Amino acid sequence: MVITAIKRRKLAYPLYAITAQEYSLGRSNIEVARDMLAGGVKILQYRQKEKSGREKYLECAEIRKMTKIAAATFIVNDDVDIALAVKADGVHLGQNDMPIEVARELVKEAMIIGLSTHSPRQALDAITRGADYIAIGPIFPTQTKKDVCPAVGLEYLDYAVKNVTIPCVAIGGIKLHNLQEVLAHGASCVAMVTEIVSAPDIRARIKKILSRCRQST
Ligand code: TZP
Ligand code: MG
Repeated sequence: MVITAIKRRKLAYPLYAITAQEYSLGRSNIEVARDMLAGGVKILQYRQKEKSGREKYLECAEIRKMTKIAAATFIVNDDVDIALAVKADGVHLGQNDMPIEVARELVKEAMIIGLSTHSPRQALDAITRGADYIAIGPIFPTQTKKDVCPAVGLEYLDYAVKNVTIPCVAIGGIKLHNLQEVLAHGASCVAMVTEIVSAPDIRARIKKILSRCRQST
């Protein structure tokens, strides 16, 4: 399957920001999303593990409105039904989530499907099975994700930069202090959770991250 130009455009940004209320210094996902967008984020993923389906739906519906106004791409983690209900731009799945072919049947062609991958074998499998982008990681150790596999290091990123032709997003333990290293290895998009949501001033943090990304191109 070929990724459309529209999907590529929706993923053509250097920063992919992800919510996580438990690390947001008491701020709600809505407040954090507002700050992310005000700081210039153009790809926003709603990721929230411990909330009811209703709470997640209501937050996603609100963030969908905000991302539309900001012309930002909105991706929902895990929940295909919520992604469909709020007309998100995409859904992000892990290796243990619903099979990508089943998700594709549900969301049809226009919606972006992203898949977490941890090895070259998983990358090739994701592409064959119709993923629109893949996450590459965790690059560095991270405590943010509970059931996370060991860090894969920069080697897998090197492989992806060289061999993968669909958009790739580097993720896991990426912070301002190691961002330069990830960019130097060729990452065109980096995803961050705690480096953004745990920042006292989210807008300022995003501006700093984006300016580092721009310096490296
Ligand atoms: N997938 C792989 S690592 C990770 C996810 C969702 C968590 C990344 O969080 P952080 O805080 O940017 O290390
Ligand atoms: Mg998942």
